[in-house]
Amino acid sequence: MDKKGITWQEISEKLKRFKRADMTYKSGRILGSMCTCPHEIGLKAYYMFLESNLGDSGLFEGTKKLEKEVIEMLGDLLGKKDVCGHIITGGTEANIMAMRAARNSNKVKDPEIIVPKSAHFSFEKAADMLNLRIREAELDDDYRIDIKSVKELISSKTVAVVGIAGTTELGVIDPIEKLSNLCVAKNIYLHVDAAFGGFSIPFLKEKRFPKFDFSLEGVSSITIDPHKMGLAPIPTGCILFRDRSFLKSISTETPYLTEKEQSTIVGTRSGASAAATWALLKYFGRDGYAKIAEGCMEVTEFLAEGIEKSGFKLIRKPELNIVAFKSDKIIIDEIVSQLEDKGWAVSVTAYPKAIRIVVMPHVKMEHVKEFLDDLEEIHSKHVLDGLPQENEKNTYLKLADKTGQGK
Ligand code: 0PR
Repeated sequence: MDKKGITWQEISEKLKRFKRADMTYKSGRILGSMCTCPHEIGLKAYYMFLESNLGDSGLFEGTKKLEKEVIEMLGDLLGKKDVCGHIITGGTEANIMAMRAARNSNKVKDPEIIVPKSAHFSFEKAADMLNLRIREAELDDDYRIDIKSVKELISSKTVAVVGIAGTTELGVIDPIEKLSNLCVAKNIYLHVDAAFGGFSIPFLKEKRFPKFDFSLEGVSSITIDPHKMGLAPIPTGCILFRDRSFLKSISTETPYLTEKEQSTIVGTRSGASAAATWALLKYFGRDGYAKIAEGCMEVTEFLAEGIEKSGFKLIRKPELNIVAFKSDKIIIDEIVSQLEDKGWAVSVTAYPKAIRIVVMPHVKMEHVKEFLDDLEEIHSKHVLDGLPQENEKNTYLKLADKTGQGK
């Protein structure tokens, strides 16, 4: 740090240089992210509440009310208006809070959680922090959690079962109703990770989706992320609990603060995130979010069709706005590298190994058309080379292996 300060003009010049090295969502080139351009209404609300700290919410009664109303609105969206919860940093924190509530609500020796092989790595973090053993449930042929495998893994040590509504890699929705019935019968906590799908599944018109929310008796908590399909600025996540007792099970006394207890992991907590979410929920309403979700699905379907036409293979028909594909002819890393050379930032899934594109609202039809042209060019250039196909088994990253807590 220098002894003397500099002016804002000098600072902004320097900042711009850093900024130029960043990619932008607006360019349409970021194809592997679940975040997107934050909507301006959310940003306006965010700026208005920058100083408010929900970690000492007695000082910010207005922001506290905003958070309460957001929780009510999202609860209503997800099948139960009188839920409780908090606006937090994102899906990771939400999943950790849920696993902590599950563990604290059922004190057993050597607690275990059952998560599908498709679960986000945040459960790995949760397991490490909370001393939980992860039991990985198998997926069926359609990459959904296999109920039979869950049944086999349930034991007296099971404190939670996790289902995903919009998996990170493929956007698949697990059979939550079946998980719910099972968890009711066995009296086990069921957490639904709808970090990605929570802001689109309820809005998609065709009602083609099965139930996944609090309308199912067995669902104890849901993760839903406003900073993904909710278009809120980062960091904005949300955890919802069916019952106040779950929140109570993770509360700590905070004697000298304006509130006497706190259930969140972090102390000082952004009120701006709650204000932004409130503003966006009011601004868009159900119709506005439906339009966004449907718009993304339209682009997704166009992209998926184009990918097949260009000679690539879809891993499965997209259920939400994620497309994953591979080639019989070209090694995946080679395709990725060529796409990168052409300025596209895609991601690669672990299971099965594939190129993954998340069709967020910043990915427009014109970007997809350009992308498909590039993809076609890569295909025609390589089709005669007959490069060997990747061995899926080698690239299959096992969650439990990584934690060293496997079966
Ligand atoms: N649950 C699910 C189902 C998720 O997909 C994610 C994140 C989380 C929980 C964790 O959420 P936070 O990252 O908010 O804590 N999924 C994205 C992913 O891993 C996160 C992401 C977002 C990655 C933007 C890259 C990126 O550019 O793909």
